[in-house]
Amino acid sequence: KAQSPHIFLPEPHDIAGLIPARAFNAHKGSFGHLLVLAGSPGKTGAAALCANAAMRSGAGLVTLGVPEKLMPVMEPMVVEPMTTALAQTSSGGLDAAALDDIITLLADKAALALGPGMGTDSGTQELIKSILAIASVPMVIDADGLNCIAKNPDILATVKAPVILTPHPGEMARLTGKTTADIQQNRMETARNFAEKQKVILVLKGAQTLVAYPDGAVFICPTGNPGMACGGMGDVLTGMIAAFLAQDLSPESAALAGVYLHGLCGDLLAEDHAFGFSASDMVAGIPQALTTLLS
Ligand code: NPW
Ligand code: AMP
Ligand code: MG
Repeated sequence: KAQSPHIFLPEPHDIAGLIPARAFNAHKGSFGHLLVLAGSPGKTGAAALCANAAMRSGAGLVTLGVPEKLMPVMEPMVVEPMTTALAQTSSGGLDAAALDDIITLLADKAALALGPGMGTDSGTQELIKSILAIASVPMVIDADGLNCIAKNPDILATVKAPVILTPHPGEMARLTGKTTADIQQNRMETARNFAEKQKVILVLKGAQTLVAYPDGAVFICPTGNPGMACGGMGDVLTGMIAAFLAQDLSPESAALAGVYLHGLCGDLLAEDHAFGFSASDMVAGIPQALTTLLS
């Protein structure tokens, strides 16, 4: 529903129409293989939430690439996603030395999720810079992926693949050199200007998340609630959007469907518990939210 030129309020049937019906004889190869690069010491939960949310959102296969010494910790946290050990920095984040392995991993992947809990070591910054310059798969970049870009803002100009950025207002402040308060006072203008200038899809999170496109269109998400104001919720959203990319939705549709469904999932949980539900509860609730949306 158009509110004014270029501003839209999506209705449930708009979003349901973005998610393709599954063929009777579909198999896991039909729904894409997603690569998730995430996690560092103390932030393994972000990586697990992202990878698990992607599986629950219908990705056919998920591989989670993590710093090598975290493998014994990560493997029990993710059952369905596969894991792969990658070179790490001295403080335990993913390192630029992992690039060749990541290029090999990307060869058969449909999409990439980059950033949850990754840390911002200089080796990690270098790695992200190289991945953005080389990768050709559509990707969603969140959290420390965004914080690394904020430290090297020219990186975005080198990107060849379609990119969805998912900053919360604090990350958006770092990306733009403004304060969080500035961002919150001018959410619409900030999101639209950034998407237009950088030619990316920009998801500005928070109450009434905005999805802004390079052509100036902005969608206001009507789903979501303050029960979702707790750690890990954004990591779940990253996995959801990435799963839709892997399932071959266009980047425009994947961003919108992911944001809407994430908020709907939170709203269904809030029917029983106003708050106190967790990001892990969100992951478990994704199939119910999909069923509600599609029925
Ligand atoms: P302020 O204080 O108002 O200026 P950070 P993070 C702002 C990982 N995680 N409305 C607010 O700023 C992530 O993936 C790992 C307004 C707030 O203080 C990242 O890699 C977890 N302001 C890393 O940790 C679970 C808002 O931003 C500041 C806002 C750091 O991510 C947790 C916080 O942002 C986490 O997901 C809003 N709606 N939202 C795990 N279990 O492994 C945010 N702000 O400093 O970027 O910290 O978001 O926790
Ligand atoms: P992050 O800060 O990266 O963990 O992301 C938090 C997620 O929860 C984002 O998708 C936000 O839009 C969502 N969220 C947090 N607080 C609210 C709120 N008050 N209303 C709606 N959604 C929220
Ligand atoms: Mg986050």
